[in-house]
Amino acid sequence: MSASEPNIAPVHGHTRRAQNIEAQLAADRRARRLRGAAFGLIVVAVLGAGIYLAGSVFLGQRGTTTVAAAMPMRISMSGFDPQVIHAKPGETVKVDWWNTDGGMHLTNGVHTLVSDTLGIRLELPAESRKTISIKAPMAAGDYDFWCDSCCGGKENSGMHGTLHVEV
Ligand SMILES: [Cu+2]
Repeated sequence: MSASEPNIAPVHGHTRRAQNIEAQLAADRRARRLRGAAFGLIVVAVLGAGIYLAGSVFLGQRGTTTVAAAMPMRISMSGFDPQVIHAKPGETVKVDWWNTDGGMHLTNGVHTLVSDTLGIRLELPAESRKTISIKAPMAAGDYDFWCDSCCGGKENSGMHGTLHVEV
């Protein structure tokens, strides 16, 4: 006992230090895992937001749409974009029509798509989108349409669009 006693304390002390170090390392690992998980969540959130925003920009500016077979067309104070819609004679063209302007800028809160020849008068509320149908006449030609609810309406050449009907 007397011979081994001096050795016990250091061994015991060493063991406890080792246990403390082990516990400290385990705590560090847990903390790292938590930080890793939190970082992972942030990365996922940021990536998700980025993809969402990129998707919005892509959907908006590039005009790709989830509405099947509908051609995207934007209406704003700058007019119709694109300005020309193509159709075959008699074809019913679906247009994914969207309005990027706020209501306070718009007469009655809407942009319109009007044509006496085509027999249409459609309204699109501020900051909204909907799919509309335009029936092309049987005769080939360029059919004028316009927005009559803003910027001088029909008198403003910038607020016109064309339905181009061609066989
Ligand atoms: Cu308008």
